[in-house]
Amino acid sequence: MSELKRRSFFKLGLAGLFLSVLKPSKASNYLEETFGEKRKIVPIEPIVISTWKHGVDANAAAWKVLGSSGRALDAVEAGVRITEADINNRSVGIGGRPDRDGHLTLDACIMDENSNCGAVACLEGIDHPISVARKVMEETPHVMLVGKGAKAFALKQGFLKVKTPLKEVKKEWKEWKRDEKAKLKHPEINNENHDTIGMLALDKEGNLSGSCTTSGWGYKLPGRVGDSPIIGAGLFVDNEVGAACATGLGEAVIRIAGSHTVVELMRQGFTPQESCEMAVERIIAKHEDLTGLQVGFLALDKFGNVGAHSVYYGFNYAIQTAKMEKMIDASYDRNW
Ligand code: SD4
Repeated sequence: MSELKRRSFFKLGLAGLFLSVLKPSKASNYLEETFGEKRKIVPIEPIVISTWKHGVDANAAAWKVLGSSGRALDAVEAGVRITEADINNRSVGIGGRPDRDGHLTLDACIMDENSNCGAVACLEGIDHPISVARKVMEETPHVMLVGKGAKAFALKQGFLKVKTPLKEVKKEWKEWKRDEKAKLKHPEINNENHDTIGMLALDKEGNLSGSCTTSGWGYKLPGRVGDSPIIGAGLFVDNEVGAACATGLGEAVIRIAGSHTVVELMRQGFTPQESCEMAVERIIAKHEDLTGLQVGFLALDKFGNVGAHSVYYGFNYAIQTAKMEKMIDASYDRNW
């Protein structure tokens, strides 16, 4: 049995012993945690976490909502809108890199405590795809709109048109295009274009929500959609258990329904950290060639416990609570 398999087997045994049941207690801002016979009441402390360094500013915006007793759903939308509007960010929102044909297409999704969810994919020329995703969730009977349909819907909802890609981004793309060899290569994904923002929040009422938004794989094939707008892949929230989001190579995340997998592992009793590690192990086990295959998962359980793990070192995330505001290196800092 390989090292990887041995670890997973051991952990599954533990989960069976300590299967946990999480349910809101009668007092609205307390949770009752049941581990077999033991019960404890834990106060709910609002918390927001999000992927990568841009998460610091995004969390600050989310905290304005959470810190004033607002709803997690509003927090995760407000938070990632900051990143979407950042014209210096090359992998989220209007500053993002285009596809091979020079079109910037954006993907996003959002999910609330009642398992309501909305998503847009391949949305072009509209800022704030996360807010369009929320409108899909709230104003239509559907979960996901793509391409021209998503754009028409956004315009009808009053979203403004924006001209993309930005001038300087277009210039870079043109240079890339000129390189005949690059054109023949698989589109590039590396640490520079691995900067999707996924955000998870727990509010004062003990409710969880999440959001995820990206311009996807830089110079991707036209029409390519990654994990980020796909509920269960780039993001998943189950208010009974926890929430998870992903960043990195979307194809690998989709293959294991990554965020859903992390949440289901938490349901089985694994900690957020163990759940992220096991999902990463599953990705590793399913790919013979891991060259350039970076994936990171972030997880938050119903009690505000956090976990994160990635295939390679280098994945980090931002955390904000009433008591702290911090960047965490997922590779090293486990005990903040
Ligand atoms: C994608 N997962 O489109 C996104 C890219 C990403 O950090 O996460 N970058 O595959």
